[in-house]
Amino acid sequence: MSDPAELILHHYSTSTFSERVRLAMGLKGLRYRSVAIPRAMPKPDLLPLTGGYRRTPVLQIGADIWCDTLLILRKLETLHPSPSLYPNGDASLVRALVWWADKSIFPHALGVVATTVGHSIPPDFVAERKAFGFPLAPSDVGPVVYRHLQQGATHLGWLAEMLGDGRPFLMGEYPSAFDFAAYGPLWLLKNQGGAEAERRFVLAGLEQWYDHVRAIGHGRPEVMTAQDALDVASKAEPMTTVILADADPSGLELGTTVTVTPDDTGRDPVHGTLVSADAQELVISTANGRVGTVHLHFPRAGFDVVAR
Ligand SMILES: N[C@@H](CCC(=O)N[C@@H](CS)C(=O)NCC(=O)O)C(=O)O
Repeated sequence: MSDPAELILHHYSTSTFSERVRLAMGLKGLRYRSVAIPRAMPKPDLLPLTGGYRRTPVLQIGADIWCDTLLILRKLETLHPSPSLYPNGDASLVRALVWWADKSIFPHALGVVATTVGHSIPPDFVAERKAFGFPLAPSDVGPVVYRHLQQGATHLGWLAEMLGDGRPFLMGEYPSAFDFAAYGPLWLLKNQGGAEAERRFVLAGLEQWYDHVRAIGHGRPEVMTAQDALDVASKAEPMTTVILADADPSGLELGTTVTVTPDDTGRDPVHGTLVSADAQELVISTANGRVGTVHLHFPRAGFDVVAR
């Protein structure tokens, strides 16, 4: 019998963004259910839960789903504040640095991995990811690999400089969400790009820090089937939302039917009724025959929300 309040993480082992959440689980020592999802479409047992949002990972609690790591980590922090993902009260600083890592480190690491091992990736997966927004074909990435090497080295150099005073983690004594965001691309590079990628994208000055982050581990995952996760959602009622504001910065009113779409990759629109919104997060309600009514939580940063 599953506990309706338990954390259910939908992810796959090679997902860079999932690794961030697994490390957050590790830092907080959390027990959670682990549902393995396909790494590419179709995702027939995930999309009924997410209203069509396809990206990885998502976090489920009962009939509520948190999309995007920005919000997943924020939710974990609210539920389990200690140890903090945002130490020393620096939550906004950490989030801004996470944003920088996602926009300015991850794409360069991905580009280097693609030029190194892209030729051995199955063509259907390459085509899938190209449509998603991640070019992996050497023919697409090769012409701009100089940019990934040049600019990637600059950003890695900034990380190494931050650690130059001997601090164990990027923000100082304690690990933070920023460490996990910066670690992910390098984890991708090491695990999927191999020695050649590491030779090209040099991690000088980052090795010790990398080992500190890796040692945090993944917490206590317990396998759950996708069907069991769907059953949890269908038996639960969505939470009464705790966002108090009813103010959308653009003037959208609660009760409006809206479309929510990521503004960068995997731009599949999700439709629902706006049930709660503030400047950081919005919640939409949607329903289907497999799960009943679910509430989908999206961060504001990185998503377009328009009335249908
Ligand atoms: N901004 C998103 C990015 C998520 C993302 O791009 N995840 C990749 C996997 S690491 C993805 O969704 N790939 C396509 C897929 O899994 O279908 C987040 O922070 O969660």
